[in-house]
Amino acid sequence: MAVERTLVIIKPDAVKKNAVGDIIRILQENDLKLLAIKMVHLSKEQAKRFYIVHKDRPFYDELTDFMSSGPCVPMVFEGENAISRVREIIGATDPAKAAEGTIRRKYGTDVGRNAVHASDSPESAAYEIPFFFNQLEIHQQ
Ligand code: DGI
Repeated sequence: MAVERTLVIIKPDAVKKNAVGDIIRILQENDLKLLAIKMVHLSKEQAKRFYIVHKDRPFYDELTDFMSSGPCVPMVFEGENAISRVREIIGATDPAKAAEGTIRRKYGTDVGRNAVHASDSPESAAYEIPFFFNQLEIHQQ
């Protein structure tokens, strides 16, 4: 088992639903340590850069419009197998298909507005964490 870091974003829809506190609670209760957190309102260009891997997908424009529609809350969490464990805790991309008890099932609206993002691999975490945080903003716990 490896200790990993992963980037989680509470998306604009979940911020508007006042779900920030509950989502942090769920992750912390699953033995994940919060190392970094901020609230940011991405520009369309920043959202496009963050989701550059999806640039050829049909939903790229809709996704980046949504992610730049209001403030979001990026965070870094650390724990054993954090990347795959957080993906399980958030649930499937489509909230209607997400398992009972997952964050997307609880707070997601549809496949576009699905409440949270989480890194899906060590490679994506290595791109996504420094996208939002510099070394001084990530705290050892
Ligand atoms: O890693 P995930 O966030 O679970 O899913 P992904 O990497 O396949 O897609 C990234 C995000 O893009 C997803 O969280 C929401 C959005 N997305 C994915 N499929 C669709 C979509 N948005 C729209 N509007 N329509 C889609 O079919």
